[in-house]
Amino acid sequence: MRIFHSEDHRFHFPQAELSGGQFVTPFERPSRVEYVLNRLRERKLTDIRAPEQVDMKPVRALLDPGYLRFLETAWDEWKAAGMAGEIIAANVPARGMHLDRIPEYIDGKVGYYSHASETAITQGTWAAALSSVACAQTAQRHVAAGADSAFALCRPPGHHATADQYGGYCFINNAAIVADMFRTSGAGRVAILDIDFHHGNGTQTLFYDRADILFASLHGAPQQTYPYYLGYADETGKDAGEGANLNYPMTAGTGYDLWAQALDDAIAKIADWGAEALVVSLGVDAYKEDPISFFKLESKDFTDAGRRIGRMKLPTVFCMEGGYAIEAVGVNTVNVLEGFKDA
Ligand code: OKP
Ligand code: ZN
Repeated sequence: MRIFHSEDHRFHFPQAELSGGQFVTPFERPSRVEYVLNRLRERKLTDIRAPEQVDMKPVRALLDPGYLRFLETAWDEWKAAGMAGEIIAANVPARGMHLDRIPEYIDGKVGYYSHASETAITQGTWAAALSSVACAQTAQRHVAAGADSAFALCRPPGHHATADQYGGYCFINNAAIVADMFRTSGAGRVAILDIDFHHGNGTQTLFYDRADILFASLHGAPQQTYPYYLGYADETGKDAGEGANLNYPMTAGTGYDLWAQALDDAIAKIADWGAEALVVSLGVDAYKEDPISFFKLESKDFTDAGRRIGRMKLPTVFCMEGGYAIEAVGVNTVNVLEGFKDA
């Protein structure tokens, strides 16, 4: 399996994340990628390449132009306003306030374009986010050209980002861009399977009313964990997209037995629906030792999950999402890929 990776993810290395009322070293940190690369090499998965240049056309086709401009210019505006620290949202348009008037001042724009305040924007965030998109896009082109699969080692991750909001460590939704590119490159129906521990609210929202892209997500129940305000089982899609959104929320302590049942159900429904290509939002934070999650998967379970996904025999792009038990992120991620190849 070919792997796409860019060193430019390192441009995004915020110093602080707001967690439990304190600023801590962000869970989503550059070293996560090193653990994945080391494990790939250990397992002789060495076809690791730099991505081609980012193609902004598919990005602009899917995302809000004002949001993209915001991401590109936010740091300069923040500095020009005399702010001393990293960009952290301190205000959001809450219930009863305007969602239709975008503030001019950067502090107001930051809240308008975000859905959570744990995620900092820094000087290099835009460059890193674009390099992450470039990995995803190059993987898509490789598979569209005939390869059976590819792994985009995306960082920063993407599945929480919508057309016009960042948060949950995500800025641009890599998996969504890949799915939409599969449509443009000829696939009639594309499925996105999100096995990250957190609900892929961004991906769901981007495709909620679309009949051509199905979204399925296995995740911690929104009553109990981030992103809290989306991810319930009764969110099934709307208008033409009705029936093309599948949520599998599961409660704290969920182990592989129940999780794999949800996976099998999602896989069967994706096959019945007639997907011609598959995008996997590959987070490995369902792992039992993950510091911010509450499922109980073991490392070997990731191999088995990969095998089940591989049995679908669909052209597949894996996009890296979360996983914060730093030392195990490499093993668990590569286990999925090896299980997939083994199927
Ligand atoms: C991103 B991805 C830590 C809470 C963290 C945000 C989680 C973002 C997860 N105190 N909340 O889906 O892995
Ligand atoms: Zn996650």
